[in-house]
Amino acid sequence: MHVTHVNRVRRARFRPAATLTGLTGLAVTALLGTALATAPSAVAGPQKAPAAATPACSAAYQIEQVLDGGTTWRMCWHYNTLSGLVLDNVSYQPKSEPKPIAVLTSARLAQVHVPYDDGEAEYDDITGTDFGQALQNLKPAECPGGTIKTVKVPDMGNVNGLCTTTRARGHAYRLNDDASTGGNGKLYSAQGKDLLVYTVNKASWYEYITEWRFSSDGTITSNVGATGSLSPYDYNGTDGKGWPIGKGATAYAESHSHNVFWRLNFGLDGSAKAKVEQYDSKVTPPRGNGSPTTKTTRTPVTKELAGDVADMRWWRVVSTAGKNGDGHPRSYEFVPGRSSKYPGRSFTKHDVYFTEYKKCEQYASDNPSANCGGTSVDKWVSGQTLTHPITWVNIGFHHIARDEDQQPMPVHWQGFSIAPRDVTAMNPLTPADLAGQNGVPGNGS
Ligand SMILES: [Cu+2]
Repeated sequence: MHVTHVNRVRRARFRPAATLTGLTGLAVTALLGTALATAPSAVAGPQKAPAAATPACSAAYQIEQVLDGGTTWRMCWHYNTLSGLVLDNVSYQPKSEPKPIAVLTSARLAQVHVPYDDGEAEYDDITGTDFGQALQNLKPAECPGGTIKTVKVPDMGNVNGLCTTTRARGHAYRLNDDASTGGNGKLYSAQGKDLLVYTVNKASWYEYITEWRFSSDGTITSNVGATGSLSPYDYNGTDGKGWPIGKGATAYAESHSHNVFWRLNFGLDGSAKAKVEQYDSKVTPPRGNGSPTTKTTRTPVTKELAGDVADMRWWRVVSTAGKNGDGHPRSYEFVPGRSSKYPGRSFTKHDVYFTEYKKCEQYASDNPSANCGGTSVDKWVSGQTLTHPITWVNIGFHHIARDEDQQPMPVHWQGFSIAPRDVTAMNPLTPADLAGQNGVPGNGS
């Protein structure tokens, strides 16, 4: 049972169209090679990270899962009436690490913005519907092989709404270590597993699956899956902004976008202080009979930034508190999924935002706190120096309905990953007899 859904209120919103991009004025500095050449320091072996140790939550709010290769993920969770599932104090401990490595202090959805193509409706599904209140009970079959936790939803009572389980993801690696690699003829092959943590929330006719995946190789992925039903009140898209989904040309589902935002508060190696870097690579076509060359530049993102995905561009958040066993600072790299960026609002115009932490800045749009210098994330990119960066990820999907969308609507996923970069000195799943090949792979001798 869930609450009766209030029909979505059609409302006009007025927002100034100004937008800022923090990249302006940033100096593009070091070459990639130069940057990395400074890495080895006096630190021998893994730096002693502040103890991530005991999670700051009671047993009912702890999630701990050992995966293939001995990787352990640990976290706490809690429930927020607006954005639903929140993960706290997420740490990663591959088998080779003596202690858990703190990764995220908190992670959750920060908005699902749904503008209709005809301009007549625009929703903030997280802050403007009963998304958080309408957490769904899950049947055991919806959480195969896992555990369904009870969630106390304010004003709603207990909901069997949080599934934690594991799922195979196929090959973690494969190496036929034969003569071609100077090897011993052995086949090294492993199948990987992910820890999955998910909830389902209703927002009017839609149901959103909020899914987090924690892989044995250190990768974290979040996806939002939209399913449920198309809104029957929107079968009026005969203005050229819809798609016929019934017999002939009568019922036209109005096209719309789902712009999903996440808020990530990193706590790499137990510290809120982190650096952000942007990398861009530029390919120069061949001259004469030569080959193309590629030059990669690193741009320290020292001030708040509204960033745009581009070919051969990526960002990473770098630890200031810990290095791996090779003396390289630990970091996590963004791997955005496919996105149809929606340019209709100032806050949807950019793919990623890095803002300096401020308590009142909680939702990417329609932020409820009044004294926050604007109600959307783009307004918070105001030139402040980043010491404790908050990362906002925007992944959009333009939904032009199709006959197959009824009924129920097949799940459509949109999301991103963060992948470890230099968190461990080698592949965290390296088998013992290849552990001697760090920087010195077999050479056939
Ligand atoms: Cu849709």
